[in-house]
Amino acid sequence: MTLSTTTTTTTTPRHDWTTAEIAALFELPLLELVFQAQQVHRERFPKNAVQRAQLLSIKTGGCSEDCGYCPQSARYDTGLEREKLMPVDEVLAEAMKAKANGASRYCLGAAWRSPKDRDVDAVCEMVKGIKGLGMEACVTLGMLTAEQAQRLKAAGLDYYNHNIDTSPEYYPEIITTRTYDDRLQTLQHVRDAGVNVCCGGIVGMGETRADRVSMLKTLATLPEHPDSVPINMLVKVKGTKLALRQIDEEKDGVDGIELVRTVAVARIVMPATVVRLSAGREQMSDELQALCFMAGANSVFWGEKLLTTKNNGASRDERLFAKLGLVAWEPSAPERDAHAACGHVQIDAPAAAE
Ligand code: SAM
Ligand code: DTB
Ligand code: SF4
Repeated sequence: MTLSTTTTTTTTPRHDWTTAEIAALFELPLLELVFQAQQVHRERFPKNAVQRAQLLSIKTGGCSEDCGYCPQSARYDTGLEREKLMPVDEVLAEAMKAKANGASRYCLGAAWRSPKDRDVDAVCEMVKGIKGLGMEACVTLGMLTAEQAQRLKAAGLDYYNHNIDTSPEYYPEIITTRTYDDRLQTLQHVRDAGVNVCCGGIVGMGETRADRVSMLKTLATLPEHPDSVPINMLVKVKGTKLALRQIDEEKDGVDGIELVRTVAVARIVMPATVVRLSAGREQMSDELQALCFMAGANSVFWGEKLLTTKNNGASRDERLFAKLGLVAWEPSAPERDAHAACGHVQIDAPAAAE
């Protein structure tokens, strides 16, 4: 990766976004919105470069929570087999494969409301092993105590994923077994422990545009913006509450264009944050994904599987990256810290794909 010190005007992250301002961004003509988002994107991030993170479900199914979208909730019959926590050596064997397949970040997901202390011990060993392989480590384990967050930090954890999923107003329609404030409290524990925060949401759950505005406002007015924001498109899994519910496609349906708008607004209101185009890519056309990258998405999940559902797979994604001229990006490299610190360094991605 080459760094040239072209000085550009850099948008300073703001934490005082109003609902009206964010709603007005959503209202912009699409091409204007995407153009503005791409301009903001290029101030801080390498162009044409997208991070590849790979997921592994280390503890699948049987979760006590009632998240309406989730195939792993024990409340819904989705045909998913429950599995115990995977042994550390098996997790590390999978991480090695992911690294060989080009992933730079390894993310472990567990179907827990909150982990027990002995679960955290095991995950700490996994984190140490992933770091030993030279990859970034991210985990998502549900709600954490302050002490659990500190132990994960001590093990070398880079990121903790904990999504707010939607607006505070719509949250009770989707999840009743915990509150929005529970979610925000874990995010605070993670921040206080010095672990980077990965926090985003899902579109297409029957929420209104006002809810999408409110979700992004919640994220963009946090004392510190999340370091990465996953934008998931709902994967409708048979048996879940949301797959059973008839979403009024005319009124509340989310098409690809609304997804692009959501990505673009996230990019503009959180200019230094990595925006990950997350679940749902398998159902998206190459053209829609290209528009999302144009709108500022610069990270994806790589590989055949998300946690329990299908992902694009390396072969489709290799073709997509080649077709769009995208290269793999490793944001943990020292140049990210450099550009984040000084705020006005123009970063160019390598000219040729790896
Ligand atoms: N149990 C932990 C928790 O809830 O934080 C970690 C795992 S949970 C599966 C991680 C995230 O995956 C959820 O917060 C949600 O945003 C996303 N997710 C789960 N099922 C999904 C689906 N069907 N479509 C899109 N995103 C989904
Ligand atoms: C996130 O925001 N999306 C990922 C990751 N964080 C953990 C999970 C997507 C899960 C999609 C449904 C499944 O595969 O079970
Ligand atoms: Fe459990 Fe997480 Fe799924 Fe909710 S999203 S049911 S907490 S695994």
